Amino acid sequence: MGSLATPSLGWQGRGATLVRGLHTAAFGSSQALSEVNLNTIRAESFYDSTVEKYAGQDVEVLSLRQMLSFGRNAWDEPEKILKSARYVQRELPRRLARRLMDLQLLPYIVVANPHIKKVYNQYHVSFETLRRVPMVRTLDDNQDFSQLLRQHLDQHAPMLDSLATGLRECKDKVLVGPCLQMDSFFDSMLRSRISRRVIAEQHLHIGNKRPGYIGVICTDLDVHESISFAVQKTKQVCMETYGMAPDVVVSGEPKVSIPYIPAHLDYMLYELLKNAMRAVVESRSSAIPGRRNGSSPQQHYHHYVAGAAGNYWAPKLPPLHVRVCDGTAGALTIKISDQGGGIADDLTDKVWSYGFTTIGRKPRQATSSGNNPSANGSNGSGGGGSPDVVEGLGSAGHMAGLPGLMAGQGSRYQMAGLGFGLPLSRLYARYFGGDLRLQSIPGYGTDAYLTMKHLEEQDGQWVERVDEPS
Ligand code: ADP
Ligand code: K
Ligand code: MG
Repeated sequence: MGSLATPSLGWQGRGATLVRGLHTAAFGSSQALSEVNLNTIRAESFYDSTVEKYAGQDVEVLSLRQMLSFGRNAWDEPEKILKSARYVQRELPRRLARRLMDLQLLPYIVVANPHIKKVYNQYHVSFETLRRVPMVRTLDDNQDFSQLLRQHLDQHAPMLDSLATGLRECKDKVLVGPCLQMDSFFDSMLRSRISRRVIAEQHLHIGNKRPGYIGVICTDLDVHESISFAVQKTKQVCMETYGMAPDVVVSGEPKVSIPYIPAHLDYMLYELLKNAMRAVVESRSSAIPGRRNGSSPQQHYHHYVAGAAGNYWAPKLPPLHVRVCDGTAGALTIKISDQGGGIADDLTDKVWSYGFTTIGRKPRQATSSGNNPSANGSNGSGGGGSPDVVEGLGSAGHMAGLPGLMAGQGSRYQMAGLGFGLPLSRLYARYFGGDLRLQSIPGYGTDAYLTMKHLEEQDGQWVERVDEPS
């Protein structure tokens, strides 16, 4: 790694050979990278004024609207592709430098954690690599740059797991808990991660001519299709975990589409539906077949099943209600309502904390007494698993051909336990100007409101939809 940290290698020229050389130096062997570079944190980089210099530079934030307007017909305009490359080239080192500074400010005991060290060093490697890439001037340059970018995305895919695992380990250390503003730290690390991935992926796809897409943004994302995909997925996972799943009734405007990144919507829907289904099933967990808690089933919650395998009282799971409201003021709201008992008053703020979960609060009896013991094993693996579920949901048709977005996916489908679902979904929603709110009635159920900006195209420009006065 010393080679990268030494600016005297003379990478002043440009062109394919040079970039390839650089690429090899940095990423030629991921094994070598992890063994050689990531084992020891390079303390000298803490005093690296280059990091400071880059971190101090303004970043140029792009809205969904700007990305749509800029990316329009880019496949036909090489200048746009090159401009996009230079934007990414300019932005990534600045954003990485800011995160490096954040990591440097963590207490020593945290930075010294092997998982956090790995993240730090990986960020530093990427920072040093990307900032040295000669300015992209030709489409050939861009090809090399894109290849490098892809590798950089892949290298970073598992970083979230490391970050979450590392911080979870540190949280247990007596001195760290109180002085670490975990939530704001995670917010800025993860927001930055989302934005780096979005701008990198957008650039990697901006030159593809793909009907209905501008880069990775689907210009007409069918909201109902996304919902039914997420419902199907969640039901399957819920069945695997508990042996039962509530039905989902979808209503509201039937034909709604918005410009959005499908993987982002998939992730948010999946997380919200998992939460809702878990609440419904667990609030009635005493009724899980096979579980005996001595009490006789209440008529209100149960119905008698005379099945081949015997007769038993099964819970009537009240269905989830998903409503699509293409409201006014250019916003689309998806409301997910459950009758899962709601959230206790003293937890309404805590549920938004990264890593907060109620899954460990009671022994996972509901799970283990459910019909699928395998669900236990998958729980709690990989602290940051949730975010990569964004990618993990990638079996949807619209995800095809987005290898970058799907990078790092694991098949760790699980109902809950990482405590990232709510805060990370809200971060995704807010990233493009939307929001996520919860309204809970303790003892009854919860409504989740996911809002997204509804943009539309007018004369080649993307604008916020303005509703006709009625
Ligand atoms: P996880 O699902 O991994 O626990 P989340 O961030 O998704 O993490 O949710 C945090 C906690 O919020 C859950 O453990 C649960 O206690 C509570 N919660 C979230 N959604 C609901 C809901 N619809 N009904 C009841 N409790 C909920
Ligand atoms: K949480
Ligand atoms: Mg969850």
